[in-house]
Amino acid sequence: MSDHISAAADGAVALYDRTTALLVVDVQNDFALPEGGLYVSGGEQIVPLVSIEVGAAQNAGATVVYTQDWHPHDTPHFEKDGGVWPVHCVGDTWGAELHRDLVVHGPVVRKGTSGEDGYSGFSVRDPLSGAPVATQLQSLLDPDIRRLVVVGLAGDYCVKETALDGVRLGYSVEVPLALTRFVELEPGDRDRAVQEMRDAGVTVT
Ligand code: VGL
Ligand code: ZN
Repeated sequence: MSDHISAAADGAVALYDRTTALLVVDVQNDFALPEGGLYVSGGEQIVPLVSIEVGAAQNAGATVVYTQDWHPHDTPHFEKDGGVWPVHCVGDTWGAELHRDLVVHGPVVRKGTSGEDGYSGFSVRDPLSGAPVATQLQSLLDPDIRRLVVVGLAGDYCVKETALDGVRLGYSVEVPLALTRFVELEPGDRDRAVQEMRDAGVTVT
């Protein structure tokens, strides 16, 4: 290979170094498996690929952080309580567990634990006042980290909002489409989410 062309290691999709963090968003049973409460079509297909990515990130000395959607039994996030979603990722249930084939080497940030709404790994919203509250995600990222690679589920919700927050916080952000899948509640949501991320400055590859 010529000197000035770099390639991702070990079959990985993105490039990693010590100033990059890989954010693995919500690769949980309820999203990633057909029997899950909020199955994201094709979600299981990304699991082995994300695990390869984790290995490449680790080998390069990059930080890896995971998020987990983690809801109480009753929350205005759920349709039964006035929201839009079927019950999913209730804390301490099978559906909230990370997929068994996901390689986990790094801290896990849980969001929504007190019934907060919102999709970003960086912030949640108070369910009543709507006020944003930071999660501990940014505090887990060393100040040297400049670049985020955001992967996981789902591309039109938590991945997108995490990527957009990453840009707002000043990071260079990349979302490889091979490593996410979309809910597509409405047809066209995937394309709109990709466009929204690109318009905000996210590199969608
Ligand atoms: C998500 C819908 C509801 C996600 C979480 O992880 O993208 N989507 N809760
Ligand atoms: Zn949720």
